[in-house]
Amino acid sequence: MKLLTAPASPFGRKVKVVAIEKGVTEMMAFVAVATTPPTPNEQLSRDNPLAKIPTLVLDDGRSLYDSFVICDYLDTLHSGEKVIPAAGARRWEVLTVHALGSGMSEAAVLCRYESVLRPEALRWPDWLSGQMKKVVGGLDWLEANVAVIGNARAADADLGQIAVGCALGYLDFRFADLGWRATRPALAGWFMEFSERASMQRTMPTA
Ligand SMILES: N[C@@H](CCC(=O)N[C@@H](CS)C(=O)NCC(=O)O)C(=O)O
Repeated sequence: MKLLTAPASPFGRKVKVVAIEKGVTEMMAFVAVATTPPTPNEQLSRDNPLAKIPTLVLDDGRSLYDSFVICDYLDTLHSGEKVIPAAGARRWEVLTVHALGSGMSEAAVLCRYESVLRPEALRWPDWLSGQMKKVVGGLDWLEANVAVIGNARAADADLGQIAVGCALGYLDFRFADLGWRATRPALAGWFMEFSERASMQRTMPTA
């Protein structure tokens, strides 16, 4: 199977981290694809009508998207601890922390598009600050609830932790000026530990 992705994508990184954590990378080929809303990649559009990465193309030609669906699928390919707990209170915590981490990445990616791709004359500062408010709100919630994310050094990372790790990594990569650590020492400590995982080290974002 082929994962269509890009080295800067926090959603593609999430899938790669899951694949590494769960030891399924050998079943996968990683194909770099460039796509943006104004310049959708033609081949990618054939595999995913939304023209978004990551997209996983299975050996029989069927495609899976979005990143959550791909991670859920990868979870069926190994017999270890699942990144998405099957049941119990922790399942809902993990899914909600995942939604928060991925939502922060989504808002940050939209901010990046707005400030880099959109022609200057068409930019809308209120829209940009509305998206950034979601990122900052997420950071504040995580700082106040760092215990909910769970042990960064646990043997098995879950999908909530991975989504938060990839969101924070994307902020460092594209929004270093935000300086999010200054007022969020607990979250900074959690991320420092989580970043030590081999899966995170091997998937650092690049342009
Ligand atoms: N909800 C999607 C979001 C994926 C996404 O927004 N990917 C970006 C790259 S980081 C993309 O493909 N952008 C192109 C576009 O929006 O047309 C997921 O979780 O996979």
